[in-house]
Amino acid sequence: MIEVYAFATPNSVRVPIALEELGLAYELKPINVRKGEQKLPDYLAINPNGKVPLLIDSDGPDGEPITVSESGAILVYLAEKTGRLLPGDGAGRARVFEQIFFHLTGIGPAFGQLGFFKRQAAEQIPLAIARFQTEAERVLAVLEGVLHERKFVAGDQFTIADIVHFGWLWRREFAGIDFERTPNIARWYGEIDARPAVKRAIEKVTALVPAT
Ligand SMILES: N[C@@H](CCC(=O)N[C@@H](CS)C(=O)NCC(=O)O)C(=O)O
Repeated sequence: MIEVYAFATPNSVRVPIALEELGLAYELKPINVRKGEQKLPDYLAINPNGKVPLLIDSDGPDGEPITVSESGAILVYLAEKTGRLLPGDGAGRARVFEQIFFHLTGIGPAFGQLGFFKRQAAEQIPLAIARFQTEAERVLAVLEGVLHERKFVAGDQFTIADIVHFGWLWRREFAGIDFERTPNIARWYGEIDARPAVKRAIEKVTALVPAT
């Protein structure tokens, strides 16, 4: 059995998307980050980093249970467990990891910080907003260039790198970002968003948010 601790967040959504794409059964366990449930002692005991997502696979390598945090690592774990969504050749893998690291060290932090300083910070700090706005637009333009050349972010095939990028682009409104000046990202996003597995995953994580 695979259990996924998650909420309707950019980093969480990647894991159910991958599981739906791979056709693996899983149980979603809500961790309401708006209420701070990710910092409660019971959760910190299984994920000391106090963030979602987290995956627990009772049938891990050598039949032993395994707990994996970090959405990028979880997607690589699932791809290697199934032998899917990650090319087998060195060059193909390098392209996938290049995009995953680019997202997780570039796009994700820029969007997250921009959204925080625009929408959540107690004080409006123009320098911080300008810095992360510029950086978010810059990395988005880099991805636009990639998708001008390629159908999917790492080449001709849909891979876990597409799922990693999708997370924050799905939640782009938080950062106040749109696709007005990035037609190739818009084309790619529309294709990913239309995949039945992606639709199922979004529906399931959205249902984790209690009605207010
Ligand atoms: N690098 C981590 C980031 C995880 C992360 O920042 N998750 C957010 C939700 S998208 C979270 O748990 N935020 C609550 C908090 O930081 O306290 C990953 O990719 O899994």
